[in-house]
Order: sequence, then structure tokens, then C-alpha cells
Amino acid sequence: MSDLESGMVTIIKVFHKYSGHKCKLKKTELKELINNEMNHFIMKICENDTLDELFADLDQNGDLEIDFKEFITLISMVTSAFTLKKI
Ligand SMILES: [Ca+2]
Repeated sequence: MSDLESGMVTIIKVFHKYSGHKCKLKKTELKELINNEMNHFIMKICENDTLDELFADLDQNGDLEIDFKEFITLISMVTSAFTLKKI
């Protein structure tokens, strides 16, 4: 696999690690995923208000869970922001 394909597989694996069989993240699972897996890219979430705000932004269909498509939006936003910085 190419580096890009390996990265895509990793994104899917990490999502499933936190979502389990239901394939959707609850609010606490999203917090855990961000705090454990993304702490070089974004600050850890400590405040509940911050988590509530982010969760509401990502939960586009309003079912109070984050599905893979909604999760990819987060990955896309954070990756785009990171690209703007010089690596
Ligand atoms: Ca949702």
C-alpha cells in the first residue's frame, strides 16, 4: 500500500477502535479519540463546553452521535489547518 492508502486505513481503524461495532462515536468516545490520538495536532479537550460545541458542529444530522462521514469532516478540518503551517 502507498503511504496515503496506509493513512486512510489507519483513519478507519482508529475510528472503529473508539466507535466499536455500532460505527458511531458518542460524545465521550469522541473526546477520548481526540485526546488520545490527535494531541500533536489539536489541544486536549478539558472543558465540557468545548466538547459540547465541537460535538454540535460535527453532528450534522443531529442524531447525537458522530458517524464516519462526520468524523472525516473533523480529520479534514484539522489536516487542512495543519497544512497551512510549515511542516
Ligand atoms: Ca450524527
